[in-house]
Amino acid sequence: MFRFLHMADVHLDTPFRGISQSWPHLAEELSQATVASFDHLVGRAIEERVDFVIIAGDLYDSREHSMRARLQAHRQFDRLADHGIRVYLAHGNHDPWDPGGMRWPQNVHVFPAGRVGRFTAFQGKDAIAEIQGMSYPESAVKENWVPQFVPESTAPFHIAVLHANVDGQPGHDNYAPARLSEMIQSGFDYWALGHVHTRQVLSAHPWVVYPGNTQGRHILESGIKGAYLVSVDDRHGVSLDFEPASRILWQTIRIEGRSVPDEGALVRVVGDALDQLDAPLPVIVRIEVQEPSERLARELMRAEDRQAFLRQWIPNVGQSSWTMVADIVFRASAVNSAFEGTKDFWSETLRQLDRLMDDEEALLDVLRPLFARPSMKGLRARLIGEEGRTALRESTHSAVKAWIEGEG
Ligand SMILES: [Mn+2]
Repeated sequence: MFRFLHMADVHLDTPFRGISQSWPHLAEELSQATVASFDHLVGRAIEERVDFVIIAGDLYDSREHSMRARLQAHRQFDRLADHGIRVYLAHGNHDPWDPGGMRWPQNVHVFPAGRVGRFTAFQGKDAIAEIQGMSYPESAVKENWVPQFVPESTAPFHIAVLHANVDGQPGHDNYAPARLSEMIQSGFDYWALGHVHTRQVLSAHPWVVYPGNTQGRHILESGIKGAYLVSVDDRHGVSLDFEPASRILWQTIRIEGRSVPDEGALVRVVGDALDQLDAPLPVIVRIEVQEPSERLARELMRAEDRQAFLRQWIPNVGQSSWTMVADIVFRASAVNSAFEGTKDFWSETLRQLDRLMDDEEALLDVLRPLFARPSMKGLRARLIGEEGRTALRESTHSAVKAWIEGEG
Protein backbone atom coordinates (compact mmCIF):
# COMPACT_ATOMS: atom_id res chain seq x y z
CA MET A 1 0.00 0.00 0.00
CA PHE A 2 1.10 3.57 -0.54
CA ARG A 3 -0.12 7.07 0.09
CA PHE A 4 0.28 10.44 -1.53
CA LEU A 5 -0.90 14.00 -1.01
CA HIS A 6 -2.68 15.58 -3.97
CA MET A 7 -2.82 19.36 -3.93
CA ALA A 8 -3.20 22.09 -6.54
CA ASP A 9 -3.64 25.84 -6.89
CA VAL A 10 -1.58 26.87 -3.89
CA HIS A 11 -1.17 30.35 -5.44
CA LEU A 12 1.75 31.16 -3.14
CA ASP A 13 1.95 34.78 -2.11
CA THR A 14 -1.40 35.87 -3.51
CA PRO A 15 -1.39 39.63 -2.88
CA PHE A 16 -5.10 40.02 -1.95
CA ARG A 17 -4.67 43.49 -3.39
CA GLY A 18 -8.26 44.71 -3.30
CA ILE A 19 -9.10 43.81 0.26
CA SER A 20 -5.68 44.78 1.58
CA GLN A 21 -6.18 48.22 0.15
CA SER A 22 -9.53 48.71 1.84
CA TRP A 23 -8.30 47.17 5.09
CA PRO A 24 -4.55 47.82 5.33
CA HIS A 25 -4.23 46.37 8.84
CA LEU A 26 -5.20 42.98 7.38
CA ALA A 27 -2.60 43.05 4.62
CA GLU A 28 0.15 41.23 6.48
CA GLU A 29 -2.06 38.46 7.81
CA LEU A 30 -3.65 37.96 4.39
CA SER A 31 -0.35 37.90 2.61
CA GLN A 32 0.77 35.06 4.92
CA ALA A 33 -2.32 32.95 4.30
CA THR A 34 -1.32 31.03 1.17
CA VAL A 35 2.20 30.46 2.47
CA ALA A 36 0.86 29.20 5.80
CA SER A 37 -1.62 26.81 4.20
CA PHE A 38 1.17 25.30 2.09
CA ASP A 39 3.40 25.00 5.16
CA HIS A 40 0.59 23.20 6.99
CA LEU A 41 0.04 20.69 4.17
CA VAL A 42 3.74 19.89 3.89
CA GLY A 43 3.79 19.31 7.66
CA ARG A 44 0.85 16.91 7.33
CA ALA A 45 2.53 15.05 4.45
CA ILE A 46 5.55 14.50 6.71
CA GLU A 47 3.45 13.44 9.73
CA GLU A 48 1.47 11.02 7.60
CA ARG A 49 4.68 9.71 5.98
CA VAL A 50 3.26 9.85 2.48
CA ASP A 51 5.30 8.33 -0.32
CA PHE A 52 5.06 11.41 -2.52
CA VAL A 53 3.34 14.75 -3.05
CA ILE A 54 1.62 15.87 -6.27
CA ILE A 55 1.16 19.56 -7.05
CA ALA A 56 -1.15 19.89 -10.07
CA GLY A 57 -0.32 23.43 -11.21
CA ASP A 58 -0.50 27.03 -9.99
CA LEU A 59 1.97 26.64 -7.14
CA TYR A 60 2.66 30.33 -7.67
CA ASP A 61 0.06 33.02 -8.06
CA SER A 62 1.84 34.70 -10.95
CA ARG A 63 4.52 34.26 -13.53
CA GLU A 64 6.45 37.12 -11.92
CA HIS A 65 6.32 35.42 -8.54
CA SER A 66 7.93 37.12 -5.60
CA MET A 67 11.22 36.22 -3.99
CA ARG A 68 9.25 35.27 -0.90
CA ALA A 69 7.14 32.77 -2.88
CA ARG A 70 10.23 31.16 -4.40
CA LEU A 71 12.08 30.91 -1.11
CA GLN A 72 9.03 29.47 0.62
CA ALA A 73 8.57 26.81 -2.05
CA HIS A 74 12.24 25.89 -1.81
CA ARG A 75 12.09 25.69 1.98
CA GLN A 76 9.06 23.40 1.88
CA PHE A 77 10.61 21.14 -0.77
CA ASP A 78 13.73 20.88 1.40
CA ARG A 79 11.60 19.80 4.36
CA LEU A 80 10.08 17.04 2.23
CA ALA A 81 13.54 16.04 0.95
CA ASP A 82 14.73 15.64 4.54
CA HIS A 83 12.04 12.98 4.95
CA GLY A 84 12.71 11.28 1.62
CA ILE A 85 9.41 12.46 0.14
CA ARG A 86 9.35 13.19 -3.59
CA VAL A 87 7.39 15.95 -5.24
CA TYR A 88 5.81 15.75 -8.71
CA LEU A 89 5.17 19.28 -9.88
CA ALA A 90 3.17 20.57 -12.86
CA HIS A 91 3.10 24.23 -13.84
CA GLY A 92 -0.30 25.75 -14.61
CA ASN A 93 -1.69 28.87 -16.26
CA HIS A 94 -0.71 31.12 -13.37
CA ASP A 95 2.86 29.85 -13.22
CA PRO A 96 3.81 28.55 -16.68
CA TRP A 97 7.08 26.72 -17.01
CA ASP A 98 10.03 29.11 -16.87
CA PRO A 99 13.35 27.97 -18.33
CA GLY A 100 15.15 30.48 -16.10
CA GLY A 101 13.25 29.36 -13.01
CA MET A 102 14.52 28.14 -9.68
CA ARG A 103 16.60 25.00 -9.39
CA TRP A 104 14.79 22.68 -7.03
CA PRO A 105 16.28 20.09 -4.71
CA GLN A 106 16.65 16.62 -6.21
CA ASN A 107 13.45 15.24 -4.73
CA VAL A 108 11.42 17.57 -6.96
CA HIS A 109 10.39 16.27 -10.39
CA VAL A 110 8.95 18.88 -12.73
CA PHE A 111 6.80 17.84 -15.67
CA PRO A 112 8.03 19.21 -19.00
CA ALA A 113 6.27 22.03 -20.85
CA GLY A 114 3.81 21.06 -23.54
CA ARG A 115 4.56 17.33 -23.62
CA VAL A 116 3.96 14.41 -21.32
CA GLY A 117 6.71 13.56 -18.85
CA ARG A 118 6.80 10.17 -17.12
CA PHE A 119 8.22 9.26 -13.72
CA THR A 120 8.10 6.11 -11.66
CA ALA A 121 7.59 6.25 -7.90
CA PHE A 122 9.24 3.56 -5.80
CA GLN A 123 8.85 2.08 -2.36
CA GLY A 124 12.29 0.66 -1.69
CA LYS A 125 13.02 -1.25 -4.90
CA ASP A 126 9.42 -1.79 -5.88
CA ALA A 127 7.73 0.44 -8.43
CA ILE A 128 4.42 1.54 -6.92
CA ALA A 129 3.12 3.98 -9.51
CA GLU A 130 3.78 5.57 -12.86
CA ILE A 131 3.11 9.29 -12.76
CA GLN A 132 2.59 11.23 -15.98
CA GLY A 133 2.07 14.95 -16.30
CA MET A 134 2.48 18.09 -18.39
CA SER A 135 3.34 21.72 -17.60
CA TYR A 136 1.96 24.82 -19.27
CA PRO A 137 4.52 26.41 -21.65
CA GLU A 138 2.45 29.63 -21.55
CA SER A 139 -0.63 30.86 -19.74
CA ALA A 140 -3.26 30.06 -22.30
CA VAL A 141 -3.32 26.42 -23.38
CA LYS A 142 -6.17 25.95 -25.82
CA GLU A 143 -5.79 22.33 -26.89
CA ASN A 144 -7.02 19.17 -25.22
CA TRP A 145 -4.03 17.32 -23.80
CA VAL A 146 -5.81 14.19 -22.62
CA PRO A 147 -5.07 12.10 -25.77
CA GLN A 148 -1.34 12.55 -25.11
CA PHE A 149 -1.62 10.63 -21.85
CA VAL A 150 -1.16 6.89 -22.39
CA PRO A 151 -0.33 4.50 -19.53
CA GLU A 152 2.96 2.90 -20.46
CA SER A 153 4.96 1.14 -17.82
CA THR A 154 4.15 -2.07 -16.03
CA ALA A 155 3.80 -0.16 -12.76
CA PRO A 156 0.79 -1.39 -10.80
CA PHE A 157 -0.92 2.01 -10.59
CA HIS A 158 -1.14 4.87 -13.09
CA ILE A 159 -1.57 8.53 -12.21
CA ALA A 160 -2.05 11.45 -14.62
CA VAL A 161 -1.36 15.02 -13.43
CA LEU A 162 -3.15 17.73 -15.38
CA HIS A 163 -4.08 21.37 -14.89
CA ALA A 164 -7.24 21.57 -16.96
CA ASN A 165 -10.84 22.58 -17.26
CA VAL A 166 -12.96 19.42 -17.48
CA ASP A 167 -16.28 19.73 -19.37
CA GLY A 168 -16.23 23.54 -19.38
CA GLN A 169 -16.53 24.26 -15.66
CA PRO A 170 -17.76 27.85 -15.24
CA GLY A 171 -15.76 30.54 -13.49
CA HIS A 172 -12.40 29.33 -14.76
CA ASP A 173 -10.67 29.85 -18.10
CA ASN A 174 -11.31 27.01 -20.49
CA TYR A 175 -7.64 25.96 -20.63
CA ALA A 176 -6.48 22.50 -21.68
CA PRO A 177 -10.18 21.72 -22.22
CA ALA A 178 -10.76 18.08 -21.35
CA ARG A 179 -13.71 15.72 -21.41
CA LEU A 180 -14.47 13.53 -18.44
CA SER A 181 -15.64 10.71 -20.71
CA GLU A 182 -12.19 10.61 -22.34
CA MET A 183 -10.40 10.58 -19.01
CA ILE A 184 -12.53 7.70 -17.81
CA GLN A 185 -11.60 5.71 -20.93
CA SER A 186 -7.90 6.51 -20.68
CA GLY A 187 -6.66 3.56 -18.62
CA PHE A 188 -5.36 5.70 -15.74
CA ASP A 189 -6.33 4.86 -12.16
CA TYR A 190 -6.21 8.41 -10.83
CA TRP A 191 -6.39 11.79 -12.58
CA ALA A 192 -4.81 14.35 -10.26
CA LEU A 193 -6.33 17.59 -11.51
CA GLY A 194 -5.78 21.26 -10.81
CA HIS A 195 -7.21 24.58 -12.10
CA VAL A 196 -10.80 24.58 -10.81
CA HIS A 197 -10.69 25.95 -7.28
CA THR A 198 -13.78 24.09 -6.06
CA ARG A 199 -13.08 20.69 -4.55
CA GLN A 200 -14.87 17.90 -6.41
CA VAL A 201 -14.63 14.24 -7.23
CA LEU A 202 -15.76 13.96 -10.85
CA SER A 203 -15.48 10.17 -11.00
CA ALA A 204 -14.57 7.30 -8.68
CA HIS A 205 -14.11 4.64 -11.42
CA PRO A 206 -11.41 5.63 -12.19
CA TRP A 207 -10.72 8.53 -9.86
CA VAL A 208 -10.87 11.99 -11.42
CA VAL A 209 -10.33 14.56 -8.70
CA TYR A 210 -10.04 18.31 -8.20
CA PRO A 211 -8.74 18.99 -4.68
CA GLY A 212 -9.62 22.70 -5.07
CA ASN A 213 -7.24 25.39 -3.94
CA THR A 214 -5.54 25.31 -0.55
CA GLN A 215 -6.64 28.77 0.63
CA GLY A 216 -9.65 30.75 -0.60
CA ARG A 217 -8.57 33.90 -2.45
CA HIS A 218 -11.76 35.95 -2.47
CA ILE A 219 -15.35 35.99 -1.33
CA LEU A 220 -16.53 33.54 -3.99
CA GLU A 221 -14.07 30.94 -2.71
CA SER A 222 -15.82 30.30 0.57
CA GLY A 223 -15.59 27.33 2.92
CA ILE A 224 -12.59 25.35 4.11
CA LYS A 225 -10.02 24.58 1.43
CA GLY A 226 -7.24 21.99 1.44
CA ALA A 227 -5.89 18.88 -0.26
CA TYR A 228 -6.56 15.14 -0.54
CA LEU A 229 -4.59 12.51 1.27
CA VAL A 230 -4.92 9.50 -1.04
CA SER A 231 -4.39 5.92 0.17
CA VAL A 232 -4.00 3.09 -2.33
CA ASP A 233 -4.26 -0.44 -0.94
CA ASP A 234 -2.67 -3.60 -2.35
CA ARG A 235 -5.76 -4.35 -4.43
CA HIS A 236 -5.71 -0.81 -5.86
CA GLY A 237 -8.62 0.30 -3.75
CA VAL A 238 -8.39 4.07 -3.30
CA SER A 239 -9.64 6.13 -0.39
CA LEU A 240 -9.56 9.91 -0.08
CA ASP A 241 -9.25 11.90 3.13
CA PHE A 242 -9.70 15.64 2.92
CA GLU A 243 -6.97 17.56 4.72
CA PRO A 244 -8.12 21.10 5.59
CA ALA A 245 -5.55 23.86 5.12
CA SER A 246 -7.32 27.25 5.03
CA ARG A 247 -5.85 29.85 7.33
CA ILE A 248 -8.58 32.40 6.61
CA LEU A 249 -12.19 31.76 5.63
CA TRP A 250 -14.44 33.80 3.37
CA GLN A 251 -18.15 33.79 3.99
CA THR A 252 -21.22 35.55 2.64
CA ILE A 253 -24.11 36.24 5.02
CA ARG A 254 -27.36 36.69 3.10
CA ILE A 255 -30.07 38.83 4.63
CA GLU A 256 -33.63 39.43 3.39
CA GLY A 257 -34.17 43.14 2.80
CA ARG A 258 -37.65 42.89 4.35
CA SER A 259 -36.17 42.00 7.75
CA VAL A 260 -33.91 45.08 7.80
CA PRO A 261 -35.89 48.22 6.92
CA ASP A 262 -33.18 50.58 8.19
CA GLU A 263 -29.60 50.58 9.36
CA GLY A 264 -30.53 50.02 13.03
CA ALA A 265 -32.26 46.77 12.11
CA LEU A 266 -29.35 45.78 9.91
CA VAL A 267 -26.90 46.24 12.79
CA ARG A 268 -28.96 43.86 14.97
CA VAL A 269 -29.44 41.19 12.30
CA VAL A 270 -25.78 41.23 11.27
CA GLY A 271 -24.74 41.08 14.94
CA ASP A 272 -26.88 37.95 15.46
CA ALA A 273 -25.51 36.31 12.33
CA LEU A 274 -21.93 37.02 13.41
CA ASP A 275 -22.59 35.51 16.86
CA GLN A 276 -23.66 32.29 15.17
CA LEU A 277 -20.59 31.99 12.94
CA ASP A 278 -18.33 30.49 15.60
CA ALA A 279 -15.50 29.50 13.23
CA PRO A 280 -12.13 28.33 14.56
CA LEU A 281 -10.33 30.56 12.06
CA PRO A 282 -10.33 34.20 11.02
CA VAL A 283 -13.37 34.88 8.84
CA ILE A 284 -13.85 37.66 6.30
CA VAL A 285 -17.53 38.28 5.82
CA ARG A 286 -19.58 39.88 3.07
CA ILE A 287 -23.09 41.03 3.94
CA GLU A 288 -25.45 40.56 1.02
CA VAL A 289 -28.87 42.17 1.38
CA GLN A 290 -31.48 40.78 -1.02
CA GLU A 291 -34.05 43.35 -2.11
CA PRO A 292 -32.98 46.16 0.20
CA SER A 293 -35.64 48.64 1.26
CA GLU A 294 -35.39 52.00 -0.44
CA ARG A 295 -34.54 53.62 2.86
CA LEU A 296 -31.66 51.27 3.63
CA ALA A 297 -30.29 51.57 0.10
CA ARG A 298 -30.36 55.35 0.48
CA GLU A 299 -28.70 55.32 3.91
CA LEU A 300 -25.86 53.20 2.64
CA MET A 301 -25.68 54.49 -0.89
CA ARG A 302 -22.38 56.31 -0.58
CA ALA A 303 -19.21 54.25 -0.32
CA GLU A 304 -17.98 56.39 2.60
CA ASP A 305 -21.15 55.65 4.56
CA ARG A 306 -20.88 51.94 3.90
CA GLN A 307 -17.26 51.97 4.99
CA ALA A 308 -18.13 53.86 8.19
CA PHE A 309 -20.95 51.40 8.84
CA LEU A 310 -18.61 48.41 8.51
CA ARG A 311 -16.03 49.88 10.83
CA GLN A 312 -18.17 49.12 13.86
CA TRP A 313 -17.10 45.47 13.55
CA ILE A 314 -13.35 45.96 13.20
CA PRO A 315 -11.80 42.98 14.94
CA ASN A 316 -8.59 42.56 16.86
CA VAL A 317 -6.66 40.69 14.19
CA GLY A 318 -3.82 39.62 16.46
CA GLN A 319 -5.92 36.72 17.81
CA SER A 320 -6.17 33.19 16.44
CA SER A 321 -9.72 33.74 15.28
CA TRP A 322 -11.54 36.92 14.44
CA THR A 323 -14.41 38.00 12.25
CA MET A 324 -14.26 40.95 9.97
CA VAL A 325 -17.15 42.39 7.98
CA ALA A 326 -15.36 43.55 4.87
CA ASP A 327 -18.15 44.66 2.59
CA ILE A 328 -21.85 45.01 2.09
CA VAL A 329 -23.63 44.55 -1.22
CA PHE A 330 -27.22 44.92 -2.32
CA ARG A 331 -28.87 42.48 -4.71
CA ALA A 332 -32.08 43.42 -6.40
CA SER A 333 -33.92 40.37 -7.66
CA ALA A 334 -36.23 42.71 -9.58
CA VAL A 335 -33.51 42.40 -12.18
CA ASN A 336 -33.82 38.65 -12.14
CA SER A 337 -37.61 38.58 -12.28
CA ALA A 338 -37.53 40.88 -15.30
CA PHE A 339 -35.54 38.13 -16.97
CA GLU A 340 -38.06 35.31 -16.39
CA GLY A 341 -38.50 33.48 -19.64
CA THR A 342 -35.03 34.44 -20.81
CA LYS A 343 -33.71 33.26 -17.49
CA ASP A 344 -30.81 31.15 -18.65
CA PHE A 345 -29.23 33.84 -20.72
CA TRP A 346 -29.71 36.75 -18.37
CA SER A 347 -29.01 35.02 -15.11
CA GLU A 348 -25.85 33.58 -16.59
CA THR A 349 -24.83 36.99 -17.96
CA LEU A 350 -25.28 38.61 -14.57
CA ARG A 351 -23.52 35.77 -12.83
CA GLN A 352 -20.54 36.14 -15.14
CA LEU A 353 -20.48 39.92 -14.66
CA ASP A 354 -20.61 39.52 -10.88
CA ARG A 355 -17.82 37.02 -11.01
CA LEU A 356 -15.73 39.34 -13.12
CA MET A 357 -16.28 42.17 -10.68
CA ASP A 358 -15.22 39.98 -7.80
CA ASP A 359 -11.90 39.30 -9.49
CA GLU A 360 -9.96 42.51 -9.71
CA GLU A 361 -7.24 41.22 -11.98
CA ALA A 362 -9.65 39.68 -14.46
CA LEU A 363 -11.69 42.86 -14.52
CA LEU A 364 -8.68 45.09 -15.18
CA ASP A 365 -7.60 42.69 -17.87
CA VAL A 366 -10.93 42.86 -19.72
CA LEU A 367 -10.99 46.64 -19.53
CA ARG A 368 -7.37 47.12 -20.53
CA PRO A 369 -8.08 48.48 -24.06
CA LEU A 370 -10.27 51.14 -22.47
CA PHE A 371 -7.53 52.22 -20.08
CA ALA A 372 -5.21 52.93 -22.99
CA ARG A 373 -7.14 56.20 -23.40
CA PRO A 374 -5.62 58.95 -21.26
CA SER A 375 -9.07 60.12 -20.14
CA MET A 376 -9.67 56.73 -18.50
CA LYS A 377 -6.69 56.79 -16.14
CA GLY A 378 -8.77 58.00 -13.20
CA LEU A 379 -11.33 55.27 -13.75
CA ARG A 380 -8.72 52.57 -13.58
CA ALA A 381 -7.50 53.83 -10.21
CA ARG A 382 -11.06 53.81 -8.89
CA LEU A 383 -11.62 50.20 -9.88
CA ILE A 384 -8.75 49.00 -7.73
CA GLY A 385 -10.21 48.04 -4.38
CA GLU A 386 -13.47 46.59 -3.15
CA GLU A 387 -15.33 49.87 -3.01
CA GLY A 388 -14.86 50.78 -6.63
CA ARG A 389 -15.93 47.34 -7.76
CA THR A 390 -18.98 47.31 -5.49
CA ALA A 391 -20.05 50.60 -7.02
CA LEU A 392 -19.44 49.25 -10.51
CA ARG A 393 -21.42 46.09 -9.74
CA GLU A 394 -24.41 48.09 -8.57
CA SER A 395 -24.29 50.41 -11.57
CA THR A 396 -24.07 47.45 -13.90
CA HIS A 397 -27.06 45.73 -12.31
CA SER A 398 -29.21 48.82 -12.57
CA ALA A 399 -28.05 49.53 -16.12
CA VAL A 400 -28.91 46.01 -17.21
CA LYS A 401 -32.26 46.26 -15.44
CA ALA A 402 -33.08 49.59 -17.10
CA TRP A 403 -32.17 48.18 -20.44
CA ILE A 404 -34.34 45.10 -20.02
CA GLU A 405 -37.31 47.11 -18.83
CA GLY A 406 -36.89 49.46 -21.78
CA GLU A 407 -37.05 46.42 -24.04
CA GLY A 408 -40.30 45.41 -22.33
MN1 LIG B 1 -5.50 28.29 -10.02
